[in-house]
Amino acid sequence: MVPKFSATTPIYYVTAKPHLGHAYTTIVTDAVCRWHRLCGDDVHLLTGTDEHGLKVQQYADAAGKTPREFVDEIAPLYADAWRQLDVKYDDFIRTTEDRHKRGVLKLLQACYDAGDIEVDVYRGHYCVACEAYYVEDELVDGNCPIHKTKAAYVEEENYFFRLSRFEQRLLDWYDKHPDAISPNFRRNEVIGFIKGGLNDFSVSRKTLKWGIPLPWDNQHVTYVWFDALSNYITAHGYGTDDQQFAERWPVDWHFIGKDIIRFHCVYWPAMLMSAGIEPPKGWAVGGFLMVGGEKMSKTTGNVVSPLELIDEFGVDGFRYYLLADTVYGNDGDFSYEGLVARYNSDLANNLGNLAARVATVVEKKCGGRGPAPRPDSPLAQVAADVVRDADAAWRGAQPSRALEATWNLIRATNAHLEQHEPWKMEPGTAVDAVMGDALEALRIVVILANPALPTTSQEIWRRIGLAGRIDECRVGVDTQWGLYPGGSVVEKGEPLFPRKKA
Ligand code: ME8
Repeated sequence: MVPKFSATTPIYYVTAKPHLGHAYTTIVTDAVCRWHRLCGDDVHLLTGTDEHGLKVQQYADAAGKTPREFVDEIAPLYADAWRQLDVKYDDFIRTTEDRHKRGVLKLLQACYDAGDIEVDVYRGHYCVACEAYYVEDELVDGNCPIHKTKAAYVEEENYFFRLSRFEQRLLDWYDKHPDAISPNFRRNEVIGFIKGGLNDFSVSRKTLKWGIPLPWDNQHVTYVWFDALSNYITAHGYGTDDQQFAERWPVDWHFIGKDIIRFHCVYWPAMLMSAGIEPPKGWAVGGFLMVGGEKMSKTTGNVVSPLELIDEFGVDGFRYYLLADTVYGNDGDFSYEGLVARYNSDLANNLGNLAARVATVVEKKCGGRGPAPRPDSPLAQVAADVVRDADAAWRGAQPSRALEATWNLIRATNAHLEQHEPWKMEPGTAVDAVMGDALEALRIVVILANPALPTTSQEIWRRIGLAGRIDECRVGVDTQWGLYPGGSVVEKGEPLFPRKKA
């Protein structure tokens, strides 16, 4: 049986156009999925948009539009951005779709029937930007701790999800699934939070119109987070296609930012447990990309548009920077200077230079045809180690480490060329041996780099005379040393990563 691999991104609020922070999480998810496809897995990547709630309603009001008109305008910008950034998603769910609503109603009813949803009065604070409730001592000078804006006092009848009943069940589940949250320090944070005692949370609002009415009380609409989290199962057929749901759930990874960890790692598994559904297999939690020391967000105004950067650095240059520059899980610092520096060092100097050098020497010293590699090349062991390390890193949702390993093979190959200086040799077997090994290493490099650089890796593949598509290669089979066929025509071409001025 073909192994299955499935991952999700958060579904993004349609109140802001896609920015670098959204692009970051989505590209990491895409690259990890691309690696699994290269391994031959049956892969599914789900993304989408979060379209209900007070925040969206307020933005629509401010724009003088109905919520429906407003969301219909913004949602396609996300799908377009992901297409432009070469994100290969399998499904894009919008929470305003009928299939989603049907699943949400089913989940609500299941939790209600289990006795875990009850009516009560909510008295406390609400931050619309987070769409989250805060108790008094979580506020900082009366403001939301994340947005630093006033959190409104709210007192209204709500239905509550009895989260407090799930403390022990959640702790037991995490005990049995010690690797479910990556990185590990985030797991400790979640466990600590649960042990600190869980409060019930509202699952409905009475004063809001823009949402899904509760199936048993249409005076209330569903709280936007209950609605949004459900997307991960409604997209997989919950409430509409039982067979599909049985085949696709639970997913392997929810990729999320650290800002939404409580919703995902505490509320969500409890909601699922209440309804008798298995929690997801794992959560890969990313840090924030900061700009000038601040989290990028519409509220702080330091928003960087991904689509402007791809004009300058190419889609692959931009993807590579995001994947390689920040260890997934830690915070990263975005800066234009950092982007130029990494582009120049890793892409223009290392990979670009290797591809150009190889083509030039093959043209001058090997009659334009690439020689075959030696089975006992010293680079063969380096390549085997790199394939192993890259595989482990991609599977562990660590793109920067996977690319670091891959670039070790590039560096070793450049060093191999510098050591032998084939450009100073006369044509013959010695040059052929050096260049065959370099071509073979480059062939393996571009397979390994393909999840980050889908277009340029394919172009290098073509230029070194190889047929077919990298995304049809298989890790473990095509990454074996010695498969570069001697005699292929090697083409130089224009520089793939022209150097940028610092
Ligand atoms: O929270 N750095 O949507 P959202 C890194 N709709 N990642 C960032 C980032 C930054 N500066 N800014 C945003 C929501 N992100 C809800 C989610 S899911 C059922 C509902 C990424 O549009 C990060 O992954 O505010 C974060 O978790 C997500 O965007 C939040 O996007």
